[in-house]
Amino acid sequence: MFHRRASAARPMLAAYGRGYTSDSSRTVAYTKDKYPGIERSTALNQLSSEDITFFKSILPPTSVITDEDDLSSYNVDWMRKYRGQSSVVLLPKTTEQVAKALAYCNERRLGVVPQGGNTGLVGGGVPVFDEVVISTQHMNGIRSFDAASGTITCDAGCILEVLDNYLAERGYMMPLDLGAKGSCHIGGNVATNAGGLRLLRYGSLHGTVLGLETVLPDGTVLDNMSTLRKDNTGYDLKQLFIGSEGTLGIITGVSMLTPKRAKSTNVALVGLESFEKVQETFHMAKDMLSEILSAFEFWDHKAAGLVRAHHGVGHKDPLTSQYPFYVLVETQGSDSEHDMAKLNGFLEKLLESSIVDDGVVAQDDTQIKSLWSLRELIPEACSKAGAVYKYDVSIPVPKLYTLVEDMRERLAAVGLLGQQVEEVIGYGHVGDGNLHLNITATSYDSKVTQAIEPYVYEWTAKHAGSISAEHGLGLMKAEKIGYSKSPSMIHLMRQIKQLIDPHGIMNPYKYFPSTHQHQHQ
Ligand code: FAD
Ligand code: 2HG
Ligand code: ZN
Repeated sequence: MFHRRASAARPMLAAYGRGYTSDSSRTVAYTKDKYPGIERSTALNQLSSEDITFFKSILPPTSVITDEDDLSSYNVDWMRKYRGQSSVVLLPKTTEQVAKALAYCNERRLGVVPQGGNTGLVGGGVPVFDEVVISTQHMNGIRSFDAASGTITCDAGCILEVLDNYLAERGYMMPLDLGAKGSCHIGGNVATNAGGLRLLRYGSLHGTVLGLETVLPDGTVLDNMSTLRKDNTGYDLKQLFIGSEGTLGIITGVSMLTPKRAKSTNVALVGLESFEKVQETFHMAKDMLSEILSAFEFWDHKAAGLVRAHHGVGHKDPLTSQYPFYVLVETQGSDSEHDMAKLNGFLEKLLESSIVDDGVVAQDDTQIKSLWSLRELIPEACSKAGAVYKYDVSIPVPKLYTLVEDMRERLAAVGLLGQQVEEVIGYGHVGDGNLHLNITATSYDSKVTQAIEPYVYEWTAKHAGSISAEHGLGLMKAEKIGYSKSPSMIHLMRQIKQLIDPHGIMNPYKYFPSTHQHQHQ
């Protein structure tokens, strides 16, 4: 039965701080040691003391970090899986400073890693060797907001949640939302073409980004901070940088179209017996909630169990019993009575059709946040194991959960499940056909990796999926792009990279396959 939530503990949304994970004491091995086949590019020079002197001449002293302790959070990623050896981090404040720094690195052939909030999940935002990290942390100004059109222009280092709070005061909202919103930068979001929790309603950044200001490796500032919705004059160059993961230049400014903030938001959580029922619920949601449907997220009982275990009593299952699957449905609209009536009609139909047995509807904002936290805390809960292998795939919805089941079977068959492998977890954005397969293990180990890969990529390719739905390629999948893109497409991508970054200084070792294969854990 459906019930109103009687009590709801305030959600404990974790502060995804710089480099923060649940266990920051865990030592992280250097990426170069984990990837024994990876070699430092001989085309790139080592940093010298003259380079530091130059950086100090164009940036305030506090914007050139060289202290070893201060460097560590820029060298290690959010998962504590990748660790680089950069000995300098630059924190420019202006586009001009970025341009000067990049032009210098290009001239000197110094590798550069652009970094935003360092919440990326594929090892793309941290160095591999001694690349110079250029962080957008100090580039956090809102440049303009037009209340008539909802267009915002801002520096690339603005934190997503800060932008959303700014817009909330003006009746608007950011069109994207993700669990890392408290740390990730809008520039990082654009660079990864982040999807998030409401893509199904508000679309991808390829549609909502109106303009970008980007600094090319040679220091050229590509000023395309358009606020126009329609602009068919020439190639739409900004699209190249959306999802380019720092391989073509540094995004310094973003112009976006933002939607009106919904006057009414409703959230329901339902428990289901099978993934078939998750799909039936999705079809019914599209049918009955259509224009007000704003999110449709699912997770399995393993994910729910981890959140319960790691986040304590405040995250007890709000349903009367536990289920194999959970679905969170959110509606956003302009008329709360109308929206609630629609949601109730949908939930009643689910009950009548015996698709779900149990569910709750949030009664206020606190309960909405509490229900959302059950979903948003899954990545962090998974990260509390010794190691987590994360795969982010697009697959046709009917096959979405089959990958999780097949992987469980495979890891059990080779004797790893219940031993080095703790759990195989499935969750994600059903509305976008995007599965997050997380495999928790006691440690990163080549035996585990070899049991998972390349099987996971072959499986995805066989089912006409994409090996990177929303997190990008980074270092993790640089060698794997061929599972989802044809040789001719990869060739053209390489030509574009060569044209814009002829010396290969931008985010080296990432995104593209190296000329020789390397195995990683
Ligand atoms: P970083 O991690 O700093 O960098 C990511 C990549 O972008 C790197 O390759 C980096 O070099 C490049 N980059 C960063 N800034 C710039 C710039 N200004 N110019 C050029 N290149 C740049 N992703 C999703 O798509 N959907 C989700 O729902 C989602 N949820 C998440 C939840 C959690 C808890 C976490 C930890 C991560 C999640 N992510 C999600 C992954 C991550 O991609 C996003 O958090 C975000 O888009 C990364 O932004 P960032 O500023 O942290 O970028
Ligand atoms: C999410 O949807 C993120 O929560 C993170 O994309 C997924 O950690 C993951 O695998
Ligand atoms: Zn996601």
